[in-house]
Amino acid sequence: MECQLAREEIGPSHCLPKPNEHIMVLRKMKSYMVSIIIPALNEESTIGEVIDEIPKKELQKRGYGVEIVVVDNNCNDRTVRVAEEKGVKVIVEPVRGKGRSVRTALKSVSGNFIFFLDADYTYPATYILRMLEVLHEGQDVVIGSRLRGQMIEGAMSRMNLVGNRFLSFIASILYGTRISDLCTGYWGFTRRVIEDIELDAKGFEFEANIFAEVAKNGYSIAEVPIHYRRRATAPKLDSLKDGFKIGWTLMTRKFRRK
Ligand SMILES: Nc1nc2c(ncn2[C@@H]2O[C@H](COP(=O)(O)OP(=O)(O)O)[C@@H](O)[C@H]2O)c(=O)[nH]1
Ligand SMILES: [Mg+2]
Repeated sequence: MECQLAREEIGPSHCLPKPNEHIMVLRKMKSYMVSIIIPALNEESTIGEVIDEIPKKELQKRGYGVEIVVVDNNCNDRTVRVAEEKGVKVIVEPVRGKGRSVRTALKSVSGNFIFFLDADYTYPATYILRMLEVLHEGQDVVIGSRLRGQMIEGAMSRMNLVGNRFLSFIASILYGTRISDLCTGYWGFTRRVIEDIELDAKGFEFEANIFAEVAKNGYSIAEVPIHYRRRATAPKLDSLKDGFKIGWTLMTRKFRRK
């Protein structure tokens, strides 16, 4: 599938892959469920667009049940109201932290395939279709890789770009499993993986926690190149502090006994 990058921004319907033969067969098996988790901390201006962009109808057409869950971490804006108006499930996690929030949601979702992506409308949700195909083709885990795809100018700061490349390199060397974008917020899994790995990260070191566990347990990780949009509001991630925590998580997980 060729996916052209629009000059300024990426439209939501640009990247819909065509159903392949494999998926046509799966259409007949109506029992698969896809769960999509969206951790959100005060994202009232974008949460609605993220939900709208999820290719729910196309997934249903292909025979999947779809469950969308927004995790509210005591947002003090209209995030929850917007999500409820869109008719999706909202789960409350009272204690702050992206990792903690996604972990809380993981306990309550019922999908055979489980995804999570950010609430800030930076990751086009349409890639879920292609990522799902990759899981069906036999991969255990799939990431949306911004570094193998195309980023809108200014979507990732220079510091985050260098830090992410460095951390991805360290992760690949330490665990002997290649990853091009360790810090991506766009992940998909089969249920088996989620039930098997041990996740306990609280904040933005969550992705490093996932990668370490997945790699240590010998699961395969595939990458789908994605487009990455600019964030319209201020990020919650602190590049230095969180970058250090991510590095620390990679090191400590490597040598921790099971
Ligand atoms: N529920 C919850 N979500 C969070 C928290 N911190 C960040 N997020 C969400 O996690 C996603 C990534 O945050 P962001 O600041 O964009 O980080 P970056 O994309 O890694 O630079 C966004 O959807 C945030 O709303 C938190 O403490 N709780
Ligand atoms: Mg973001």
